Amino acid sequence: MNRRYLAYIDGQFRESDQWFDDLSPVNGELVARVARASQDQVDEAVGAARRALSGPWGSLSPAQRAALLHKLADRMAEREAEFVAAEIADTGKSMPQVRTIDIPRGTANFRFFADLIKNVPSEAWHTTTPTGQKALHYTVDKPLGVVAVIAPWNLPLLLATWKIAPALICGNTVVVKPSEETPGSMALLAECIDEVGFPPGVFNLVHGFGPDCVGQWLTEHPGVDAVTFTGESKTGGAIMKAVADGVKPVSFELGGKNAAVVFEDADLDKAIAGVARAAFTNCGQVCLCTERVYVHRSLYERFVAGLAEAAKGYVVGRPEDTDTVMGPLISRQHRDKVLGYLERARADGATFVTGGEVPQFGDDRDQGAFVLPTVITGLADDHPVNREEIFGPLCHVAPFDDEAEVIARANDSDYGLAAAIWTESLTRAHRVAPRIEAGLVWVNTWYLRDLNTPFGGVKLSGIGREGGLHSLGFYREPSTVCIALD
Ligand code: NAD
Ligand code: 6OD
Repeated sequence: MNRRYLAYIDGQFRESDQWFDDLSPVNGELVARVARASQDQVDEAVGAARRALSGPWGSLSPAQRAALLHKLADRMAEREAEFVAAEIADTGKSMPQVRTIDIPRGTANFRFFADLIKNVPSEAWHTTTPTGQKALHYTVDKPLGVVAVIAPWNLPLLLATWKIAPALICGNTVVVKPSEETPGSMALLAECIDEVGFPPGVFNLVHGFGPDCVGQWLTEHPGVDAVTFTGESKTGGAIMKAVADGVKPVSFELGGKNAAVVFEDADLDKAIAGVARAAFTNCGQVCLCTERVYVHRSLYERFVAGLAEAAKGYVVGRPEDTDTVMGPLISRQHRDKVLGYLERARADGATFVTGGEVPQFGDDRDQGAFVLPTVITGLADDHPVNREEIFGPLCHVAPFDDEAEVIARANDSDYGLAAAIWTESLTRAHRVAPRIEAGLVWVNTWYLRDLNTPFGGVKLSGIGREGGLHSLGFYREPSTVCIALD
């Protein structure tokens, strides 16, 4: 394949002196050559974004910006097959997942925020002071300015557009850096943006790596007004340091070490299927994936056996094969990290109920980054496998005896992104859910999303909330006007 992914700066596609390889995790083959942006190009992108703020973009009404976002979503829908192909080439995800989740959510993000902005009221107060002075106060919502959007590789289009769409609808301009592992769908998005006629400089795309490279140059850039980031917690820490002197706003969606709790009154079959989906979707590479499972002792043996059976049913293979349910991890490097945790678990006496190995295909996939879906038991709660985010197709299952104990164990984590509770008792669900230290608690389901709801984590899992009005709360700032009435 001879694709070339270029930067897009000030309405122009740009070459580079330095290129890096985008490799397929299915077989290690070259997917594309990617133009690594230079520091000068990052400067140009930020400069173009600054100029666009006060240019035509700044004078458009929210309704006009919304019309352009809808036009963009229409164009993305027309080019859907290309987005599917680009995302699959970069990630190796199964075709049904990319077709039904990743790409439709990319277009839905633009439509959702385009529609939301039309119905958001502004605030106003008529007041009288204790000394009788009357005044009218109202708020004017203003964009933050130039927003740096830094995105990860696990849901490349979905997660980048989850930030780009609200940033643009609020009148900001953006400089986007996708993950170096998954540049393809953002390169296509830049083409669509160009085709539908966004003013130059409103959307800029720069490819490259993070530390000492494009990511760091962007977050340290004095012309960037805010950073919205999804990725690892330790990268979030590095970005916080980079923006500290400028006291810039950040929105961080970071890592997770999410627990599932299966109570004695759970529907066992439903819980097994749900936990399997939560552990193995996207090869375990969703920040919301369940990696720790606590099961009431009365169900424990049956649950573990059932989950192992479900895991064995996850056919691992090529994205385009119709029976494939799970693809590879994102890269060989990430696979080594996941295998490192599995080796450690083995050395420390864990039981591997199923999986734990690299499948042997006897063809080019042996050059890929596959790992079998894995269920482990027998490790203590303080083992690194139970404390650190692994981001692979595995979960550890442990028994518990009572509700208070399991709430404490679920909460004993440095992370707090999401949790799932499996119970048929409404009372228990309402009692337990608020006591879980996480930004999102599902009951008898997993990854059921409504774009209006606040999304984000506590502890190492993030800062702030995005989603619906919460996104608008981050991407624009109210300024108060006070008019004396007498
Ligand atoms: P990562 O932190 O390694 O990289 C994310 C992005 O940051 C990439 O574009 C990378 O190039 C860039 N980057 C890296 N170092 C940087 C630096 N010093 N300065 C600026 N940019 C830098 O994360 P990843 O491996 O791409 O993604 C997986 C991680 O993302 C997991 O931890 C996962 O939990 C997390 N994640 C969280 C959410 C959420 O919503 N909470 C969603 C998806 C992924
Ligand atoms: O669905 C979403 O809006 C969202 N932010 C999902 C995050 C998934 C993490 O990998």
